[in-house]
Amino acid sequence: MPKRLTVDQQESYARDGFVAPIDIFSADEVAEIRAEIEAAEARWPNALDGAGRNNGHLALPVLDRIVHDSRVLDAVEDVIGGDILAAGSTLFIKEPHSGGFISWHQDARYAGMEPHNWVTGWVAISNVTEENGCMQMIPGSHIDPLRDHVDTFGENNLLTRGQEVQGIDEGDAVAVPLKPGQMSLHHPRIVHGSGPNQSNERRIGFALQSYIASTVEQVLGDMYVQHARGTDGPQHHLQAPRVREAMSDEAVALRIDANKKLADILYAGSERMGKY
Ligand SMILES: O=C(O)CCC(=O)C(=O)O
Repeated sequence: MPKRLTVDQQESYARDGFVAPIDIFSADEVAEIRAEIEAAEARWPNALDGAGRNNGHLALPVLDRIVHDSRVLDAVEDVIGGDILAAGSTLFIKEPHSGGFISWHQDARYAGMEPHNWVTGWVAISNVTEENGCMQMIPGSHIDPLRDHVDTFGENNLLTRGQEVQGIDEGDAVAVPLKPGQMSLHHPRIVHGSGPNQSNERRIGFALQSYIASTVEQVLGDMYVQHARGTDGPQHHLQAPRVREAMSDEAVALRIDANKKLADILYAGSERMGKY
């Protein structure tokens, strides 16, 4: 018996490489989460944009609570099993009428986490629609081996290198709109991307990027994880404590180190660095 997904949802994840929508937070809960995130943006400008979009859960209790929420972990357990480590997070915010987009890509191409028994949760903090740039998935693309990517470093591309799988038929894409508080789960090899925000509202997504089974190794560098559920027998990774006080000196220092290690992984073999 799955814990949070239905059997149909588990089957559609296996078949398509993603599943959505999954109800997680109530309207009241997500309104509170959004207010806390926006208060943090106002209080610590730049802490959550640019490279500061990464690993906010190490420094902000509101994001830590999402990463460790038992409803989120139940859904994750339904696809990767019960020994779960949280290996990172990214806030993907698209401001109203902004050009930022995400090119077609596969997460596993640059993440260095092997084997691919891991999953990304993506929680909608705002309403997320086709107009404001929801994710688009190519169903079934996770079945094939990893594809070649071209590093474009495109000006408005929100990915580190602007990496892109070329030749995708957009007619095959399925949009993944979400209501605030809902989550999607996607497979490390699924080809996905998203368009710009053409609406008057902010599009705020929190990518739980990613949850790994405790047996998964990092082959491109070192990374911090947090124990989330079950046991971590192999202990392959650096252990990060959970944050106690927002933006404490200790938490900020840890996040700087985690983000440096993440950049070393994401830019491994690249000729240049991007904005993130
Ligand atoms: O936020 C987006 O539009 C895309 C995020 C993404 O590529 C991911 O979470 O893997």
